[in-house]
Amino acid sequence: MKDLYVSRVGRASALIARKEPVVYGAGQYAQALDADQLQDYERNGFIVLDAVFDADEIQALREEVDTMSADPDIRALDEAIYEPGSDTLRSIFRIHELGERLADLPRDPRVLDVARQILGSEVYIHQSRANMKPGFEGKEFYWHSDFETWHVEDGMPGMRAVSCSILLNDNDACNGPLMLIPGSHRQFVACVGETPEDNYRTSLRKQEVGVPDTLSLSLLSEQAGVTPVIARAGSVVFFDCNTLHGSSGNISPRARNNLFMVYNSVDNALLAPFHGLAPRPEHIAARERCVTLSPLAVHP
Ligand code: 6CS
Ligand code: FE
Repeated sequence: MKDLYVSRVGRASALIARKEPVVYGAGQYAQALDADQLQDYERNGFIVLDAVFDADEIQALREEVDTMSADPDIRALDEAIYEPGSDTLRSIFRIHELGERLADLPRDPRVLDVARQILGSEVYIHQSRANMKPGFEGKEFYWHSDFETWHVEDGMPGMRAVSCSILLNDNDACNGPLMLIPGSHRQFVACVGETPEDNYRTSLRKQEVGVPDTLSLSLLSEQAGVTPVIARAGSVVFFDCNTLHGSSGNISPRARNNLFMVYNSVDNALLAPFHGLAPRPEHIAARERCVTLSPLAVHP
């Protein structure tokens, strides 16, 4: 397959215009977002939906994540990622399969139907994780496009995946909220530098390869600046796989736990990673377990 988005091949950085639509099939595949919301998403590359999950549901999700974070068996897995140089938990991957009470979450129609509508197809989970960002110790996630990594390191063919982030705490100006660059999803930032072998062993702790250069970041944020997601627990952010985002460290006393599920179109299943890299493990990029998700009859 021709590589439409060549990156990390040693040459200088470049901006490559996006080839794919943002919203597939004009948003007719499923009914979830209304026309204004779809337009917002199309223009910005993300949308924030307030109060999708109620306080009891969020409490239950937070308890499940807390239980998992304290479970020594889970903490010993490769799915558990720690902050650089510390035993502070940074992320737990494959959380929808590890957490008993999270098994149905990907099929909750309040989120699944938004993904099916945007991607214009049936979908499966490419990756899920909880980013813990604990108070005082949660470190930053530098600016990046998820798609740049998923394309180069996972062989994701095109831009037909969407991240769904469920806020388990209030995200405010102080506890390291997700920040997104509106409109950046329309340009692919080809990054410099070669990908080291088993890059994920360091990139999930602190990403240093496949990060955009500062000139590209400045250019892409000139138009519409940077939007921090300041929203209450229970809100949900959907952002396109190629929307540039990042978040600062959390030195506030309050955690910023966010749960992420990445929906990929069944028509965008992973190929072999580009440039001959070895495939990343299944818990980071699903290849074997790509179950097409059917919406639960009623949300749990
Ligand atoms: O490499 C990945 O798949 C992960 N890295 C980042 C910084 N965001 C997406 C994903 O969790
Ligand atoms: Fe990311």
